[in-house]
Amino acid sequence: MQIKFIQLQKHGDERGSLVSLEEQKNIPFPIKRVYYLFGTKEGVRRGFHAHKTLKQVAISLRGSCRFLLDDGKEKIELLLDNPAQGLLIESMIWREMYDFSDDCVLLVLTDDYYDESDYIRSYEEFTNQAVSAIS
Ligand code: T46
Repeated sequence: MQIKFIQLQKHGDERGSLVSLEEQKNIPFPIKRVYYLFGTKEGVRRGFHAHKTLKQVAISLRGSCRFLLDDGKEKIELLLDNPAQGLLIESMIWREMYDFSDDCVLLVLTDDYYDESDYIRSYEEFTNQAVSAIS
C-alpha cells in the first residue's frame, strides 16, 4: 500500500508558524467538509471502518495519534504528530486511530458531505469488497 504524506508549507517567522490549506492545491480534492477530533479519552481506539468513495486528509494540529491503515492486503501503522504534514486516506482503506495524546486535535478535510451510507463498518464486508476490487 502506498501511503501518501502531504508536506504542507510552513510560513514561519519570528512570530511563529502558519500553514494554509487550499482545495485542489495542497489538498488534492474539493473540500466539502471539515471536522476535528479532540478530548479523546486515554486508551480509546476509534474508526473501525472504511469509506466506499470518500477521500480525506488528516492533520494532527496539536499532539499526536497513531493510525492503522489496511487495504485488505497490507496493514501499516503510522504516527501523526506534525501540523505541517497531512495524511491522505483514499477510499476503501480500513482505518483505526489510537494512542491519542491528551492534547491531540486531529483535523480532517474531506471531499464530500457526511453520509453514513458511505461507511463500511464491518471488517468482513470490507475485506470481501477489497479483495474483489483487487482481483
Ligand atoms: C473517519 C475517521 C478518521 C457527523 O454527524 N458528521 C461528521 O462529519 C462525522 C465525521 C461524524 N458525525 C457523527 C457520526 C457519529 O455519531 O459523529 C459521531 C462520531 O463519528 P464516528 O464514530 O464515525 O467517528 P470516528 O472517529 O470513528 O471516525 C471519524 C469519521 O467518521 C471517519 O469518516 O475516517 O474519523
